[in-house]
Amino acid sequence: MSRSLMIAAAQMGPILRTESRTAVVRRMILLMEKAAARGAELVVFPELALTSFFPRWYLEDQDEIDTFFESRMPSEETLPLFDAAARLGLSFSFGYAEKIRARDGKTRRFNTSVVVSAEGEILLKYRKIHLPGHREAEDWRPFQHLEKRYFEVGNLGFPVTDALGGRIGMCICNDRRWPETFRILGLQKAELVLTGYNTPVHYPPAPAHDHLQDFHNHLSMQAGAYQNGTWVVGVAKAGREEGCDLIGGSCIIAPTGEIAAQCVTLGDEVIVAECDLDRCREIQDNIFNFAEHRQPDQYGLLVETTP
Ligand code: CDV
Repeated sequence: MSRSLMIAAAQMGPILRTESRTAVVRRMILLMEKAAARGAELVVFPELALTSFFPRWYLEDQDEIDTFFESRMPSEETLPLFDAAARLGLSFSFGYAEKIRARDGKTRRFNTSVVVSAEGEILLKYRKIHLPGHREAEDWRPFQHLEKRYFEVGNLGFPVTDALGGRIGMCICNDRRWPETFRILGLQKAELVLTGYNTPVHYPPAPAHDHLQDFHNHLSMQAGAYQNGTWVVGVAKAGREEGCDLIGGSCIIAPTGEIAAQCVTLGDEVIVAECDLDRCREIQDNIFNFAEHRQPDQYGLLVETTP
């Protein structure tokens, strides 16, 4: 059986705060159809794909905040995505703001991504662990980044699942900058890591690095791919969204760290690459054969980080 998977990265352009879920889902279905026409078997959408990136606003009214969250998946508004995937015979992955009622009766909110099969089964769920930004309004910023206010740290670890002929894991946006994200997935022999992102060009705490945003994006994902011998699919919400410029550069990266396909716009755009999952062996069995060459017992890792 072939272990080649045709994967599409479905980059999305800006989503207005007033844009309805129905309108966004329509855009996503159009992208799915374009991907299917190019032979895609898996379509990957960005982080928080269903709405504008709302952590850029300081909101106090919980009812208003909850308008950005999904308490069911699929919901009436997102069901057409699942129907389109069934009609087109493809799997898909996307990010959304998830609100749940936990077993203890408490309401909890996460920045979540799922992989869904063509049959509508949720094959894998991940909740973002590295939440960037701050909790309270910081008026000196031109826009806020309040993920720490609106979401809890993910409580599912970095799970992988055997699906679509390979071993799949996920991370979300800021997670991709942390080597341990990819290494934890790599230690589980992930062959495909999906990640969506909303990355502003302007980083208010260190604006001198603004010109490096695209570089750091690719640097992190290409290093993660190579050092763990896995395919990586990184998908942006891009362009000027509600006055905030978001980087694009969505791409599909081979286990060698090479970019196999890359978006060239800042709008809705589909790229496709044939990903041979057996190519992970080129790296995982050789230069990064963990069982043969990794020496965790020699690292002296019991060094405390200073606060
Ligand atoms: N959505 C994000 O996680 N964005 C961060 C920005 C704030 C640095 C990122 O790592 O791209």
